Amino acid sequence: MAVNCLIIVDVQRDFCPGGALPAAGGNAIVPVINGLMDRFDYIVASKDWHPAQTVHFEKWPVHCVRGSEGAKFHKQLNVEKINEVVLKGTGNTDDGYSAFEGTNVDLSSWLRKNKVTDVYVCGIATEYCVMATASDAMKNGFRTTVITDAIAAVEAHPGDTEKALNTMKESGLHMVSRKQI
Ligand code: VGL
Ligand code: ZN
Repeated sequence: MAVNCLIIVDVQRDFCPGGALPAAGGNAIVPVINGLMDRFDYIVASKDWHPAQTVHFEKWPVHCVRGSEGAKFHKQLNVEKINEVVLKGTGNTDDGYSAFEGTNVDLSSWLRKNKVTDVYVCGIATEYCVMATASDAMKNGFRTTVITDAIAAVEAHPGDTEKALNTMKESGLHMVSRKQI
């Protein structure tokens, strides 16, 4: 029997309009994600959770420093239904783009322990942490689907999002809109 898990990637204040590294569509996906939660057996949410000083901030504006306002979940995200929170990017020398690089929880083991077979990925940012998480989910043997209208991009360079969507499709990930679930 299929056991499914929704992985909500980095729906944090710094990645939404007004934050340090915003995705333009960050606010709009929150009600979509809230509306999907009841369909899943498990819900995991990742948090970008950086130390104040990290090599990661040589590439990016300072964002999601652990314990800061910007690192909190989006105000409207329904956090009560989250079964596990995965913290990533917690070191001084790693980017921690994928939720499978969590430092407090080994996500792959957690999913296996709960007999999860199917993983659905949503959240921010399409071309970084969403793509890295979906790719790792597939590599770890989970049937993996990206929910295309529940993701938002930072689009640091024009064209990045389209490229990422093509890369994900070509890699064998399932790409569906919420109505197709
Ligand atoms: C992310 C850039 C830097 C993400 C995190 O959540 O996609 N992007 N840190
Ligand atoms: Zn980061």
